[in-house]
Amino acid sequence: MEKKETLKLYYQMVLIRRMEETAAQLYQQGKIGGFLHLYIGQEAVSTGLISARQPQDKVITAYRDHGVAINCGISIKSVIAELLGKATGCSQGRGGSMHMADVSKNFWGGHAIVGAHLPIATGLALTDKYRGSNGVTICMFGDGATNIGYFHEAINLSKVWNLPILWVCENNEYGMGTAVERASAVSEIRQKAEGYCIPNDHVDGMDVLKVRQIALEAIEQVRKGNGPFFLEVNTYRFRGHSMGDPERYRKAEEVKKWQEEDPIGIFHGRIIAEGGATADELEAVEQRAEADLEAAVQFAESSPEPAPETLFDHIYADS
Ligand SMILES: Cc1ncc(C[n+]2csc(CCOP(=O)(O)OP(=O)(O)O)c2C)c(N)n1
Ligand SMILES: [Mg+2]
Repeated sequence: MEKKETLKLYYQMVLIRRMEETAAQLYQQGKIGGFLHLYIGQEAVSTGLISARQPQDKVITAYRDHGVAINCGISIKSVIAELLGKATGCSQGRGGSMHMADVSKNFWGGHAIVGAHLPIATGLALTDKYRGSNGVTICMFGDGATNIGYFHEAINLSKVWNLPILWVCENNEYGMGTAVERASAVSEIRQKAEGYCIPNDHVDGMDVLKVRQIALEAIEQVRKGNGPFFLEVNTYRFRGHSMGDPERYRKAEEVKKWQEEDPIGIFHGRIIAEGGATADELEAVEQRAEADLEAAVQFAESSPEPAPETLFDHIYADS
């Protein structure tokens, strides 16, 4: 991979990590309303995955969406502004943490209802097939979503209609406080794709380059017209399900063990070992991410709230 691309992936992952840490602080200061689900620990998943897409490929995900938004090219300024409910946010302050979106970047959201965006993804892929475009839909969801009826309806139809869609399950071992093996009949989630004859694979989600590589191959297969593909990405969230989670369902040692597999640390080590960049160069990237984040927080804090008279805008399409 080109050095420029390596440094870009590193920047994205560091920016997401710092953004999420800052979001936690802003939440504790009462500046963010509603729920807040952090992506800390899972950065390599969407960073590797989305680095493999082409601009015409659509991305859709659940509520753990801030990092996905960044990786889709939404600016850090409009992500932080959206978290603060400001008019300059990517959803104009109406979506908040769980409903970031920007269709011009082919990011179709942030969805709060578990599993509900999967049939929407099937519809997006059907649109591409119907129009004869060569776009692929990348639909990300959690392990918990695969126990919901929508999941089965959506992936079944994607196979029946041979749609251009990459299903990506981020298996982070838990759905809220429930471990996968307590809620799912199979703990290797990709087995569920087998039931629908959908080709599938799995990958270590703590290694951004492995995720990118497998995603490049899977997207190519899907783009060729081979129908849906299912990818299980094994990962872990280092923080609670959302802010205020007392985390009684898992042991501190388990979290610590996974933190030793920190995706940013692994990538840092690999870049240095393979001579991709020097430690000083990586530090400069970290400083740039921190400066960009600081500027974004200032921008968001000084941005206006949505004007009251716009309250009913964007509810119905203008005829
Ligand atoms: C239909 C529905 N049922 C329940 C909830 C409450 N809920 C929010 S997140 C969540 C767990 C989902 O876990 P998973 O899909 O693994 O995603 P993760 O949070 O691990 O990223 C639940 C049950 C919901 N939002 N929607
Ligand atoms: Mg989960």
